[in-house]
Amino acid sequence: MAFELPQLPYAYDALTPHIDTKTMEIHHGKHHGGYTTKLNMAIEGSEMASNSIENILKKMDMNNSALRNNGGGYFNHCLFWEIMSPDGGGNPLGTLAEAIDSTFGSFDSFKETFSNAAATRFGSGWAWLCAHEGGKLEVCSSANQDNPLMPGIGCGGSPILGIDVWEHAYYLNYQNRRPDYISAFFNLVNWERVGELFDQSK
Ligand code: MN3
Repeated sequence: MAFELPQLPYAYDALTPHIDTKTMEIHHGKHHGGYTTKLNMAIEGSEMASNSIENILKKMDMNNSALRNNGGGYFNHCLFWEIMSPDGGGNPLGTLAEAIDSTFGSFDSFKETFSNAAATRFGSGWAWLCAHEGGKLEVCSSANQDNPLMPGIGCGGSPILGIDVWEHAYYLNYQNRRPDYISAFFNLVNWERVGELFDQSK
């Protein structure tokens, strides 16, 4: 069974002005499309081919760079599209809001921690909000297309929110102003979906 590039749950121009149309077209069609094709090439004929993407990441041989980069790239972007929405922004709700307050002190303090992790990730990578079993939350970042589900990344739990800080995610609109892109991202976060992922992770 081959993995498929998921359709975006909104139009390419739906996230403007925070993320521009051209960036979305290239990011989804070319970058995520490329990871999908190369992931399928990397698993073809192997026992990995019958696994879920989550299991592929959890069982990752970190020396297998084709599988690591493209399996991570496939999963990370699937999550990324899903946790944004043209109707996003605002504040987290329900049990997730309570967990954010109890872990970070306040939503503003969480935003600062998460934004700092995203801004200080050197080179290409991602910043994450992860939920551990029992509901404890953690912010971390990872390089390239690595993911907290992979072994030995230095943070764990299930990623429920992630921001792509590769230059391909923001350079056309923001050039070197990564902090502006990170701040705009919070206008797009689909907290309802992130809350569902949090509840499923417990
Ligand atoms: Mn990307």
